[in-house]
Amino acid sequence: MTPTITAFEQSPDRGRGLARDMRVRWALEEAGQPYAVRLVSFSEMKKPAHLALHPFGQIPTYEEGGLALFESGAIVFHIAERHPGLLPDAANGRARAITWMFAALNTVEPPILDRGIAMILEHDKPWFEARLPVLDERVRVRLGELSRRLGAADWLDDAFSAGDLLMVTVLRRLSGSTLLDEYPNLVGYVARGEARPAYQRAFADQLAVFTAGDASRGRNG
Ligand code: GTB
Repeated sequence: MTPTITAFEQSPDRGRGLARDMRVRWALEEAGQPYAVRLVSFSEMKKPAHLALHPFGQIPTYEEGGLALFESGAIVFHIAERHPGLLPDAANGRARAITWMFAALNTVEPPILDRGIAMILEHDKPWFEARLPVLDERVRVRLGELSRRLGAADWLDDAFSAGDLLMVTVLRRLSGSTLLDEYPNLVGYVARGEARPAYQRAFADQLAVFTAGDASRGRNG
């Protein structure tokens, strides 16, 4: 059965692939799994039909037969468990790859998210100038630790896994700042992820949504 995911009808990232449907699209492409996309507006996300799928009224969601999932990490894990290519077969390697999935979402993403939210919602507050260096430093701490662990390796634990997929999407959220540039091996790591054919297909598909929306907005307005 072809799964259906949800994505922004009009993503605020303007097609830069920073919204969290990108990681689900990428996982599905790595798995060679065809999928359908239902686009939702901000107001639709808060209506009962979508809230029945996602208690917090967000994207992405994932529907497959009688199964409905939310949370991008859980969705990527579901895909990775059911298709080859995203988790190693050997039990210990699999456990380590899953550990990196959690590390990406629970340890590396929060400071990056805090900084991103402050940049959008707090930049006009009187204390923003004093707070930004604190937020930057928290991000630097995590990037430094991650950079040391990655070293000269291509991926976090041997072969590419769902842990790398999530970590690359998390690090991409720093695009627009120069923080990542301070860690050349992480820049290379993100570039390796972005160079994967599955990533490129996923990126092109989400960009096409933005481009089509932009064209129709241009026609209508
Ligand atoms: N923990 C959840 C998950 O991983 O699935 C978080 C889901 C989430 O935050 N979804 C966001 C959403 O639906 C979209 S991705 N927001 C609408 C709402 O909460 O009402 C977050 C996002 C939004 C915009 C950008 N951007 O513009 O760059 C990047 C990421």
